[in-house]
Amino acid sequence: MNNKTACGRFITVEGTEGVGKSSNIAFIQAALHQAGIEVITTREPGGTQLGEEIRELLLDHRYSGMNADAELLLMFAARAEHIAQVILPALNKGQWVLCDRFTDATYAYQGGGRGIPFERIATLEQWVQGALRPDYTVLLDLPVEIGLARAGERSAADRFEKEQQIFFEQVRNAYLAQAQKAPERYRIIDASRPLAAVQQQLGSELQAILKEQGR
Ligand code: Z5A
Repeated sequence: MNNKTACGRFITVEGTEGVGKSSNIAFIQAALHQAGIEVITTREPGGTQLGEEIRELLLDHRYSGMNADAELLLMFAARAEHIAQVILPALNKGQWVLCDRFTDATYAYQGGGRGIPFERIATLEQWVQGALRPDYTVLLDLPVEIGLARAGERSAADRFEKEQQIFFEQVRNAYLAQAQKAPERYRIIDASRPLAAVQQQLGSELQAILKEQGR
């Protein structure tokens, strides 16, 4: 079910480590602006003062042995605040919301990566989000080893980035399985190519989305 009650549109961007979300979110934001759409960009976990503080806890190495259910509940605590304070108010004003990760990341990381049953995540999704679901999800996909090599060239690794390759393989597989279940919502982009090629495909997908939305 999509976000049918609000007037804005809700786009999320997903992927495993080092897929290039940051680079491509800036590109999507610019393309939407160019189409005359008012868009806000936000992220999860985070997006509010409380959410950003929860993010710090989630990424902090001091909690390297964090219980998987505690991790899951913190993700949804941050999300509840984010939806109430940022996402729904913007959608209700007719703005589009572009979000760096959302609940598909929970299915992928806490479900695929940590092994939490999907039904438990679905229960929290329904409770916290009600009918709110992304209208479109851009999945930047690439082989895990390429993403890890790209990410390794950046800043020091956080608590998630310290995970082994097998964890990220499970995350990637969970993303791809989610995408197969909802092909009308997902746009899968091959993120292993040079940035210019990635953005060419992304640009075509955005044109199709804008057309679908009558823009
Ligand atoms: N998490 C979770 O477990 N459950 C949840 O429900 C949610 C999140 C919502 C923080 O998220 C962690 O939270 C995340 C999952 C978990 N942990 N992990 N992993 P995050 O989104 O902040 O974390 P991140 O995945 O590490 O995002 P990032 O650091 O912003 O990475 P990115 O945006 O995907 O990558 P980038 O910085 O744009 O690109 C990486 C490098 O590659 C950079 O040097 C680029 O210049 C380069 N790059 C980008 N594209 C290309 C191409 N096409 N070719 C060559 N080089 C490229």
